[in-house]
Amino acid sequence: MYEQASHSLLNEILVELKPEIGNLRLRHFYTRLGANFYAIHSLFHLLYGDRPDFKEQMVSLVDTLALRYIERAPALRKSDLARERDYNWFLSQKWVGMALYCDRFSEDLKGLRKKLPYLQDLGVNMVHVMPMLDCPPDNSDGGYAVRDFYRIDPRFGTTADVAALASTLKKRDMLLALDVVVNHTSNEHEWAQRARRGEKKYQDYYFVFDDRETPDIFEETMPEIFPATAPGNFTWDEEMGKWVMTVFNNYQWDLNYRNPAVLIEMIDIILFWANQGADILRLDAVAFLWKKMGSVCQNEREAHLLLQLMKDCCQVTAPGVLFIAEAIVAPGEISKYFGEDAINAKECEIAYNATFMALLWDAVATKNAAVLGHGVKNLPSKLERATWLNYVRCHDDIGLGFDDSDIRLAGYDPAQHRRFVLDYFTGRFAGSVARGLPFGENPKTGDARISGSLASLVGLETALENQDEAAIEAAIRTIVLLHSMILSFGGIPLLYYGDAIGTLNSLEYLADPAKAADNRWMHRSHFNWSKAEKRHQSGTVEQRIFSALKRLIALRKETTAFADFDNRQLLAVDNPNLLTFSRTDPQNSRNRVLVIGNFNTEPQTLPVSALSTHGFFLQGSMRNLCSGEQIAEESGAIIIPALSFYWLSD
Ligand code: OTU
Repeated sequence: MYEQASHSLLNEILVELKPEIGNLRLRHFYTRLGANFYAIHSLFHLLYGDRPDFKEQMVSLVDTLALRYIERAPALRKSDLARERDYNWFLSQKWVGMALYCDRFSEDLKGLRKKLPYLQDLGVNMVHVMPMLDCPPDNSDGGYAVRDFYRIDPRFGTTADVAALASTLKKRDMLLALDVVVNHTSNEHEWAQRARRGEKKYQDYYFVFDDRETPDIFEETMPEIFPATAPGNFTWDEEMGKWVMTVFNNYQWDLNYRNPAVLIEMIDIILFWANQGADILRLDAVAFLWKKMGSVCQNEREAHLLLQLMKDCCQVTAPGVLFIAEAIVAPGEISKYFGEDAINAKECEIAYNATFMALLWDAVATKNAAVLGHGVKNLPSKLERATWLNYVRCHDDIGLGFDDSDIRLAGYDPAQHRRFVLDYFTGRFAGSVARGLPFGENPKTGDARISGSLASLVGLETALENQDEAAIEAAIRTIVLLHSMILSFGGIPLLYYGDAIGTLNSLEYLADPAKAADNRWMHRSHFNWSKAEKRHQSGTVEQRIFSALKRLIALRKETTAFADFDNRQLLAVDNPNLLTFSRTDPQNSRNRVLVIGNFNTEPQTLPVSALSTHGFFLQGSMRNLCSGEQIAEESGAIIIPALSFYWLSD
């Protein structure tokens, strides 16, 4: 957009830029800056317009964008241009992701390159390598308490190794996703150290208070994120003699985005990692970016403005790079992280579908799809050019983040139902085969979340101990069923590294005092490569899971109806055990897939009348994509086997 006031400011800034910037070939940079400048200026003005140093800060922001552009390698610039042409590239069904810890999956970054054939064997072509930046070893929060945003932990390798990994992946047509921890730093970060030593400049990077007065006001409305291990949202820092805001662990200091210098630093960090070859950046804990007294300090309007700014700036320097919003918040809030408008107010292209994840776990506990069905139906629609990251498990706990209203629609009492699901997964419910542990129990509210590996949560551990073949089969079916959902729902499926070989809970973390209090480590174990080898041995648990997932992944990639163009329709069927939806190829509407998941332990009947009104089963049978067999109706109904699913096409 051309608007006089912002354009004249742009002209002034271009004159004031560092002299070396003026002489370089910046054709594409200037085109993009011109296109985005009005938005950048308006947003920056909304947030920081009343500061006397506003213009100086704008110059510093544009300097940052230009310097990072100059540094951007030719191959990455080329890929930016290609993605500008093919801007829907990431909505394709061909992408299948996996999240893994570099050191726990392989040894280090070099080792990871050697392990890529395992991922390719499964069909994974997007790798989210969990954070690898320098953290204090004993207070790392699994990589989310960063001490130096520009330095890879030497145990993993160097920045050059990341760039080498990125280019190896590119050659294999694979994508690299990396974290940027935007909300906080470690208390050992240089900024925090200098704040502690009394430097006002760096105290202004955080929320620092002399006494409890302001913290107490904040505490009235702020929930606790880690109530069991890090209660409260403020920590007394002895050296500084002040209180500092620490929403997560007491060693993670929240950054203060009311200070534009913080935003500019973070944009520089984002662009630095974009320049190392990351295709996708996972922005951690984005819901928390703006703190306001009297609010819960999550999902604030300004947090969205900050993300829009980050996106607009990234589009100027590295437009091919996508953002993932990690916002584990209420269903109605998550989709706001895509932005309000695909062009004028874009935020992140991808968002964790935490709602769908939690709903799937509800279906596992209840053995029906009642809450799941209502929850999916009421998922807010998303923007164009935005897609979900669909997952079953990740490195974090499972929070039951679906809406009470969907629980009520399913006929349950919300409080009792949540209690049941928690009890079910944490082994407090008689007869449950799940082996999870409660995480973040809050005695004040009665809330808790759930830790545990996928396989242990669905009963594989119990079944193996009891050598109960039927129960082993049920657990394997559940694992495959859950994956069939994330692979067909619409969005990028993100597998978790041990899940394709049925990795159980591990208690190795208990021996490490730095980890023992955080039971999320029970599902972050070292990948067992000899166990993985068993995937080649017919009849083993590993082979049964791995080969099923591998096949589903391959089928997903072939099935154009699985690309994500808001082409899913939920079908109302009269059986609460089933989740039924159709997916339609946006290019060819005759190309459709009918997805039916049965979460019950008994086979379920589905009358075809409910399907034929939508044009399915008109010929009396449909083809099961997974087996190639025809599924025929019998006496007006089809049968879906226990804990099983169909992907059906004409
Ligand atoms: C994220 O977590 C990370 O995934 C966690 O591993 C980190 O501990 C945390 O940030 C702090 O960096 O912020 O927006 O319920 O789901 O803390 C959601 C726990 C987050 C996590 C939540 C999440």
